[in-house]
Amino acid sequence: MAENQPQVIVLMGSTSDWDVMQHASQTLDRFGVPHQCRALSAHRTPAAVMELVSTAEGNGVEVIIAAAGGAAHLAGVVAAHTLLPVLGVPMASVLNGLDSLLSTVQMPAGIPVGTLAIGKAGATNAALLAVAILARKNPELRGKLQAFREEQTEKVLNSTLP
Ligand code: RP5
Repeated sequence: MAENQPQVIVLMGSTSDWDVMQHASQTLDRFGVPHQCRALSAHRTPAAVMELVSTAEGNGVEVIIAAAGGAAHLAGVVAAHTLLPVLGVPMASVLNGLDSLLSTVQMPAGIPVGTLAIGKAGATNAALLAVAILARKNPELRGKLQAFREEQTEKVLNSTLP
């Protein structure tokens, strides 16, 4: 594997999703996971989505994160074109993301999308779940994940109320 070959694709339906999805990218950066961020739409650029996703596995990608808002078909369309695990992140919308959540989570049996929470928590957790998947075969990454959890626990235990 080339040094910086992306192991994760962070795909989002629009550049307007970046404010939230940058948290997925930052989390992957924190663990040193090489990744590629792209804005492509299931509706506006369907051919480009298909091209990116159908070549991903052959290019060494192991997990795809797909975020979209509104009629959020992106993660489902991505999952239809790959055998890689697909993690869906619903974006907030005029309906507060409920439409995005349902569009992403309610996949028909046979084509799964592992759907995370709406917004920033989902973006962060999608990256952490991608790290956990990669860590199954990467002891160094597993160690970093364990250290992250321990650090998080310490932070909560040492926190004080105002
Ligand atoms: C979805 O439509 C995108 O994922 C975004 O959340 C939403 C709005 O997109 P823009 O109109 O801001 O490009 O496809």
